[in-house]
Amino acid sequence: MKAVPFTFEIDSPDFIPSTYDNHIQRRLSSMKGQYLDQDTYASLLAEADPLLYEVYELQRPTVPGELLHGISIVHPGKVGSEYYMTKGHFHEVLETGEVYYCLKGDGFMVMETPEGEWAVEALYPGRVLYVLPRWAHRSVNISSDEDLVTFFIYPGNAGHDYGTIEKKGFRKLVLARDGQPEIVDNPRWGQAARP
Ligand code: S6P
Ligand code: ZN
Repeated sequence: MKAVPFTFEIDSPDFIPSTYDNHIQRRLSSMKGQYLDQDTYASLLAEADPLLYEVYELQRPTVPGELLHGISIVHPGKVGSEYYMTKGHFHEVLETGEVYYCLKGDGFMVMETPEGEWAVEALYPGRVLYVLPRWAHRSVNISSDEDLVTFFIYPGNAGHDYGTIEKKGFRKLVLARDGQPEIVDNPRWGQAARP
C-alpha cells in the first residue's frame, strides 16, 4: 500500500482507472431474490451468468481518517423490465455518508433508511450525489447501450451491510415502461430472499 500521496487517471477508454488494487465483478447470480421478475431471473441464469457491474478499488486501511475510493461501472441490460443494478447496501457503521460523482451514462441512485424514508436521484455526467449517513444505496443503469460510471468515496471504517438488502430488498424499484424508467413500489419488499 502506498505511503506517499498518489494519483490515478480515469480518462482512459472505458473509464478504467490507471491504477487500482481490487477489481470486483458481480454477476447475475449474486442478485438472488432482488429482481421482481423471478421467473425471468431464473431463466436468464439457466442460460448464462452475465456480468452486471464492476468496481475498481484503491486499497486503503479500513480505519477512520482514511477515505476509500474507486470507480463503479454498471453495464446496460435488463432482467425483464428491470434494469441492471448493484446489490446495494447499508454501511455497517450506519452513520456514514458517501459521495458519488457521475462520470458517464444515465442512471439513478435508489436510497432508503431503516425507518422507511426513500429517495431516488438521477445520475448523469457531472452530477455529484451526497448519500447521507443512514441511507442504503443502489446504482441503477437506465441506458440501453452505455455503461453507468461513477467515482465514489467514503470513510475507511464504514464497512458494508449487504445482508439487510439481501433479505428485504429496496422499497422502490426502477422499471422500464414504454421505454421510460418508472419508480414503483416493490411488491416483494421485506421478502426479497424468498424464492
Ligand atoms: C461502496 C460504494 C460503491 C459500491 C459499488 C458496488 O460503499 O457504495 O463502491 O460498492 O457501487 O455496489 P455494491 O452494492 O455491490 O457494493
Ligand atoms: Zn456505499
